[in-house]
Amino acid sequence: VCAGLENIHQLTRQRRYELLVDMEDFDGRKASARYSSFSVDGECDGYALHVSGFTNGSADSLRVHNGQKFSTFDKDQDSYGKNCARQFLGAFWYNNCHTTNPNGVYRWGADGTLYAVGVEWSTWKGHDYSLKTISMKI
Ligand SMILES: [Ca+2]
Repeated sequence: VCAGLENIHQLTRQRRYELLVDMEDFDGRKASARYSSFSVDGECDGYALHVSGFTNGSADSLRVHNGQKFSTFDKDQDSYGKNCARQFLGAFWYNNCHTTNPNGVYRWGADGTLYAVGVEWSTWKGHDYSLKTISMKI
């Protein structure tokens, strides 16, 4: 039932959305990334992410997450042998595991105590810098 309804949902989903990611570090610097196409599959497909058409901004940290299902600490749908959500203390469309971790630990800027657990956009600030803000708007 779920798969059938989901197929109908996908067939009837006509509208295209853009995605804009805005972020800021603790020195007041801002960065952004824009994608011309963004969609998320339904529950039966693990809420898989489809993001493409990176056009400008602070390097593409979502590329490796494209096509991945959404993983949480209690539902491992990533491409890693262990659970990325448990390893990196977040919830996201993890691959093996991430180049951005928006739901990670808010740890106030540069901090390498635990690898890559912060709120990160690695193509801008690396894996040991936790951003002040990050938002994803469609
Ligand atoms: Ca896994």
